[in-house]
Amino acid sequence: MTSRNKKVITFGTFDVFHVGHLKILERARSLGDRLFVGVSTDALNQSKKGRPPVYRQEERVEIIAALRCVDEVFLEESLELKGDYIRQFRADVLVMGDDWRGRFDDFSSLCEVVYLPRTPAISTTEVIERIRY
Ligand code: C2G
Repeated sequence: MTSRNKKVITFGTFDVFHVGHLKILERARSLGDRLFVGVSTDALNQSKKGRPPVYRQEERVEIIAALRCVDEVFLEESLELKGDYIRQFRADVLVMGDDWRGRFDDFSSLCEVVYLPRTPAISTTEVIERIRY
């Protein structure tokens, strides 16, 4: 495989898009040549976080798809389907923020698994709180 074909996949809700989201996507893209991004559906976000996202899935997909570092976006329907998505996109590398460290190690039989450090001091929850008060 030439380095020009290296495919990277990552997942997230990317609600109330902020610079921490941008930085992990840019760093993920820099590990390969194409970046595929699974955006959590509204239903998946509800089940993961116990609240609906601020932005609907269609809007979150539109924002991620517009980024220069992103090649393709799809909806992540369930955390259990991660292996299927990795196979479907023939991903060579799975990137996640280190808040998920260890959680996806089982996929190392399918591809390289890389956890990148989160950008400090910013999160969707923190932005929502900042606007609220
Ligand atoms: N992130 C980051 N720095 C921050 C905030 C988030 O690097 N300050 C990263 C997270 O580690 C994650 C990505 O940005 O890799 C998306 O974050 P979320 O939208 O919070 O994603 P999450 O709801 O954790 O969904 O299948 C896994 C999930 O879909 C991940």
